[in-house]
Parts: sequence; C-alpha cells; structure tokens
Amino acid sequence: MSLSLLTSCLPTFPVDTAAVLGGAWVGADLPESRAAWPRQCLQTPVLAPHPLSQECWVLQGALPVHAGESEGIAWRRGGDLLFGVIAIDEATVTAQAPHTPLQQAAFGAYARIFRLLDAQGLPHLWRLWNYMADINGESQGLERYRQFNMGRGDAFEAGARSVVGRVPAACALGVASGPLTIAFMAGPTPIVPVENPRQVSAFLYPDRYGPRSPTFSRAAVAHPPGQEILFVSGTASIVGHQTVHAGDVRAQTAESLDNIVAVLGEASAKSRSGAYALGDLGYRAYVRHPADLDTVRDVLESRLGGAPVVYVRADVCRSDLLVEIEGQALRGLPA
Ligand code: 3EB
Repeated sequence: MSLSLLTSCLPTFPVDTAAVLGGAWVGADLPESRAAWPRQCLQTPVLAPHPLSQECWVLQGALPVHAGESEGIAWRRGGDLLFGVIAIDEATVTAQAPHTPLQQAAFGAYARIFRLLDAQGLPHLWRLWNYMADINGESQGLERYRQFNMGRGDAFEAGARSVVGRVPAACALGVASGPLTIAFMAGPTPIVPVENPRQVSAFLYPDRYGPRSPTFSRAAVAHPPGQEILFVSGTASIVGHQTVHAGDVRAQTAESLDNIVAVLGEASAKSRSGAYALGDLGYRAYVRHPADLDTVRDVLESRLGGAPVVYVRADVCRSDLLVEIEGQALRGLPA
C-alpha cells in the first residue's frame, strides 16, 4: 500500500476516486459537486497558480477503502489510515453561557473526531486543518480564534488526549464566511512531534494570547506503512512567542521561512528517511492581503528552489500576522 498526495487544478481529476482517502477543494467559486470522497471545501480565493485548487490523498494498493459517516464526519479509511472532514454551522449550535457558539462548535467537532477515532481503533491524530469565518473578530470580549482554542483544548482533555508534547500538526485560518470546518488525518501509530528552537511551543504560549493555548506541534513526523510523512504546521513570523515585523510582509515571509528551516533541522534529526531541506516539501502559503501576493511569492520563489506553492487568501490567527506557510513531504522508507 502506498499513499501519495496529488495537487491539481479543478476540474481535472487525475485519479480513480475510489482510491482517494480525502482532501480539499479551495477556490472563491467552487463548482457544485457531490463529494465522492471526504472533501474540505474552502470558499476563498486561490491567488496562484490556478483559481481552483484540488488536493487529495490517494491510497494505492489498499482497496477496498471503507467510507463512513459518523456524527456529521465524512470519512474514509484505507488500511490503518483515516481521513475525515466535518463542517459545523455555528448558527445551529446552542451554547450555554459563558461558552460561545464557536467554542461550543470546536468542542463538539473535536469530541466527535475523538469518538470516531476511538471507535475505529485509530486513536492517533496526525494532522488537522482548521478553518473558520472571521477568525480575528471578537465576541463576548474574546477573539474568535481564542474561543476556538478553548473549545479545542477542552475537547482534547475530555477525549483523554494530551494538550502538550505529543500533539498533532495543524493550521488554523480564517476565511470570509462559511462553517467551522476541520479536516484530519489519523493513523495507527503516534506521531513524532517536532518543535522549533526559535519559538516557544504553541501549547506553552503565555495567557496574553488567550485563556487556552493552541494545541499543535510545529511539525509532526508520521509513518504510514513503508513511508514517512513530514507535516509542517502553519508557520508565521513569530519568534519566541511574539509577532515580529508587524506591517512588513516581506520580512514576515522571510522570518516564516527561517522558522521552517529551523523546524526542518529538528525534523531531520527525528527522520527515518534522511534530512529535509526547504526544496523537498510542497507548500500552501496563506496571504492576508491579495495585494501582498507578489512580495510573498518573490521571497518564496527565491528560497524554495522550485518547490510547489499554492497561494491562498486567508486571515491568519493574529491580526498582526500577514502570512502563514505550511508544508508537507512524503517519501518512502528504506526497506
Ligand atoms: C502560530 O505559530 C501561528 O491553532 O492550530 C499556526 C499553526 C497557528 C496552527 C493552530 C495556529 C495553529 O501561533 C498560528
């Protein structure tokens, strides 16, 4: 069995949908289509290279892939790998004060994810993709991203998961509108967590960033049978725990890359497949202001050695952050 990650523009479909574990569609104007596979739909502009982007994880040689639906989670499982997607409309959530609807939605989504994974006997979350509307907006005196962190952290604890140390890789971004949507990949073995020596671990951020610290690792090394995946979490212009280069998108992009280089150094030491360099990964770059695209692209193209990048319009989870970059690499293990 072998996993691969395909990225293409829509509506090109390069593979047999029966072998797709799950993935994402991103674009401002997504076509209507019933999802044959668990698909995270991000209704937001793709700034480059194509206006509609498709990303799917394909599993060859592990058929049949089993599909299911559980408490609103669409999922597929092939062998011991599981990909799922859940979308929750906050308007349908009733929250008991002092909880907010977004906090309750995040708690509920993660609680369902953990119930599914426990029922499937695959308790280990590897990677999470979190998106919500108006991430920097405030309600009941608290920024919405911070509300999300409260719900997520509470659900990790309720699900008997650690909120420090061995936690999954992740990203959390804002889009203009739409539900809270969370995609995830889980597997049979725990990840090897990777932190960044230039940054305070996010799960140890001081409480000036919110009542509950975010629950994610800077990167995760995961092992499907015979393979290694490196997931680099969303990475921004943060040194220590503070935003640096406020207002300077070029410097923020360079600092984000410096952070990724540091993470790759740590990941290389934990890899079973050899060292990782910047040019070995595929990337998604989230850009707050579309007018900054050329600047972000200029910095990335000069340092990534031709590695693929999809540029997506999104709000980063601190209002002073202009860009966030994530990436992944997938390769075979030596026999
Ligand atoms: C940061 O380093 C930037 O809350 O899951 C990056 C990756 C960020 C993941 C998350 C947040 C998350 O704090 C923001």
